[in-house]
Amino acid sequence: MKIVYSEEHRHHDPEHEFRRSENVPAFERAVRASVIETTLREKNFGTFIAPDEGGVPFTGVHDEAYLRFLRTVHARFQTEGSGQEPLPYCWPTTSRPRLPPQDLFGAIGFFAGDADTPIVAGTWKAAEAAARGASTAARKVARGEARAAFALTRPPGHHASRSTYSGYCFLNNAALACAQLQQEGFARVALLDIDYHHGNGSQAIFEATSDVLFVSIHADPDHAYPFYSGRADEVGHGEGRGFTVNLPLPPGTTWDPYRDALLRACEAIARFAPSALVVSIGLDIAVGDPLGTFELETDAFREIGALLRTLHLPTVFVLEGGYDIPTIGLNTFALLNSFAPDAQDDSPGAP
Ligand code: SP5
Ligand code: ZN
Repeated sequence: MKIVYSEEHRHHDPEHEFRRSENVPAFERAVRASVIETTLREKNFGTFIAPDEGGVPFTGVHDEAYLRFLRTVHARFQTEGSGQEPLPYCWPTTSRPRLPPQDLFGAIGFFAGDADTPIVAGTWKAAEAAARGASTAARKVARGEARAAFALTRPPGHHASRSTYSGYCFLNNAALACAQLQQEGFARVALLDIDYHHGNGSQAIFEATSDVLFVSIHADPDHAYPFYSGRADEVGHGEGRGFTVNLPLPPGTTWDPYRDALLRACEAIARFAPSALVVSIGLDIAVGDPLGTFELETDAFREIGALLRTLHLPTVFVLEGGYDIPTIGLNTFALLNSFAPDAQDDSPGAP
């Protein structure tokens, strides 16, 4: 298995986030990726590679005005704002115009989905590197250089829509991996999202298309962020109707009911018969995660990997959430290693 990793994620390492009206230590920190990197290297798992120069298939995934905003917002904030970190204070509710207002705070609220996703000076650099990492992982798999690849990237991506950032996400790395696979000739791609939080950005990007099946297992939005999407009756729109599958689970979910949901997810994917699979992996489904309530132990991650292996698909794994520093490395290893026990074998036929 190829593991795409670059140190550039360190450009985004916010110290605080503004949560529920309080400044608290940030959860989405650089140490997350480094602890996973260290664990996989210690286990001698996979082959580490750097992102390649192949670019990012932004067209069709993110809007141009949004990308321009992300590139410039922090610098603008130093002159037009307070000089601290950009935070939204108002949002479009009754209407969302096609383009953002010129005013900086108007633009921040236009593009922001929440107020606890800090932007620092290096955020764009890191987010762009993560997008390149996910695109690279997709290219490696599409070109038969590996049967599976893991984009060990951050900041995460699945809450980012075409033109909104939230939930620590700026660019939707998993959606970009899907777009890259499609560009390489994999017409039908399944995107499975197992992060604790519903992948509202990924759903929004693909809800009107029948080429990408989006399947998500997550905490019931009645009780968990992102609150406003992820209910079972959200099944897609227009030609995408039937190509969005939401499997919400109650707070405190343990392995048995989780496995039932995962089996249903795998059935939906098998029925769709895609030519490739992208998996948004969130380690925040683990017991003890500070942002999650599920009770999955390391054994469960092993079983998840083994179940996904039975789909027999070229697979791109993309890192999303997971905030319990002592366990995220081991759980990532447990999942990936049971998916691809002989991870050193990068030949196309091997997992
Ligand atoms: C990628 C990802 O996992 N993003 C998660 C963003 C979550 N943001 C909202 C956090 C609200 C947490 N409330 C639970 C507090 C438990 N102490
Ligand atoms: Zn999450």
